[in-house]
Amino acid sequence: MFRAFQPVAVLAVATVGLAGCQKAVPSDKADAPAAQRSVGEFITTTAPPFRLEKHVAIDSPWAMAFMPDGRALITTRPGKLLLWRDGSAPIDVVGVPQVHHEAQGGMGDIKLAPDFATSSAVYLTYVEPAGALTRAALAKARLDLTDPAKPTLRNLEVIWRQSELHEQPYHFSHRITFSPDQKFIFLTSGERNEKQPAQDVASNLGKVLRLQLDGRPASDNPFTGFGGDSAEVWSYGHRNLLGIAFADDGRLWEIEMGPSGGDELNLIERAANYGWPLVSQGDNYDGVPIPRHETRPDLRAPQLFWVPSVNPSSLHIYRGKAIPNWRGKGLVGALGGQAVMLIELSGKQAQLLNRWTLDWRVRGFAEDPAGRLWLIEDEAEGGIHLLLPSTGDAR
Ligand SMILES: [Ca+2]
Repeated sequence: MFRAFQPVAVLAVATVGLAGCQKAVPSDKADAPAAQRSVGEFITTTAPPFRLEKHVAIDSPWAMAFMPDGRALITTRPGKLLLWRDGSAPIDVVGVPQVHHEAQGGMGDIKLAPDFATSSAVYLTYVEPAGALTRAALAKARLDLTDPAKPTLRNLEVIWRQSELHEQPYHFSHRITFSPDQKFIFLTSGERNEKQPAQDVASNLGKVLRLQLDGRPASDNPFTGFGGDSAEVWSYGHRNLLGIAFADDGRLWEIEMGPSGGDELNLIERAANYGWPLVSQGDNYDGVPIPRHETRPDLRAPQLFWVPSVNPSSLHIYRGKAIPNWRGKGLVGALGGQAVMLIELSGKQAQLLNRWTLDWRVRGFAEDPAGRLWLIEDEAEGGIHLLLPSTGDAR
C-alpha cells in the first residue's frame, strides 16, 4: 500500500530579492533555495531501527522537558502541567495559569531556563482567554519543588503575548527554543488562521520572534521601528509553526503546517519572508489555488515540503545515545501523518532520509539527561514512549 520514493536531495539556488512586505524592509539577500519536488509521498518501507515502549498514559500531552535529576515536566493540551518520574504516576503542578482549551489551543511548550540550575525558572506557553477571544502567551515562573508531593509554580509572570485577539482556536504555534549562546528566546507565533498578519511586520502573528530572556524584544532585531510589535520579529510570512530548533552548526530550522498540502521545512534567516499567504506549495481547504513559491523568487522557498500534508508537529535535533547514526540529524513528528521522519541537515541543505509510519499521532520528542529519547503520543489516551534501538540492525 505504500509507495516508496528515493530521498530527494535539495540544492540551494542563489536568488536575490527584496522581502515582499508592504513596507520597504531590509533584506539580507542571502541565498534562497528554489522550490523543490515534494517529499510528501516518500514513506520508508523497511522496518524502523527502533522500537517504542509506552511508560505512562496521559491525556493529550503536548511538550516535555527533563530536569537534571531525571524528572520531567509535561504539558497537556487540556491545561495541565505534570511532574513525572519514570516508574511513578504523574503529579499535577499547582499554580499554573488559566488556559483556554479548545481545538488546537491549550497548554503548549515547556522549557527550563538556561540558568535553571540556580534559578529554578521555567518558560511555558499557553492559550490565554480574554472574554470570548484568545491569544498565545509566554510566561516565566519559578518551579518550587520544596514539597515533592506538591510541586508549585511561583512568581508566574506573563512576559509576552500575541498582538491580536481572535476567536477561532487555530494556529497558535507557540514553540520556544533558546539560541546556542543561551541569550535569546526564539518563539514561534502562528497567524491564527487569519493569513494577512503574517505579512505585516507590525504584527507578531505568523512570525519567528527573537526575545531577551525576560521577554523584551532583542535590541538588534531587524524590524525595530516599523511600529507595533515589529521589534520582536526575526522572520515573517509563516503560517502554523510547530517546530523550531538550532542544528549543531548554529543554523535555525523551522517546520510549519501548510494549508491543504504544502507543509514546510524552512531554514530561518534574519529578516526573511517565507511567503505565507502569498505563496504556498499547497492550496486552500476550499480548493482555491494559491500561487506556488516558484512564482515569487523574492520570497523564501522551503528546503523541503510535503504534498500531501503530513501535519508536522515538532522538530528535534537528535543528540542522544540510542542510535549513533542519528546524531545531529533532525527528527520531525507527524500528527495526521502518524510518523517519525529523519532529516539530514547539512549546511543549508536538507534531505528526508526516512519516514516510519506509527499508529498514533506524534506530538514531539524530548531527551533525558542519560541521552534517551522519548516520544509524545498526542491522543486522549496518549502518553510518553521510550525509544529503544532494535536489536541487531540499528543504523
Ligand atoms: Ca512558505
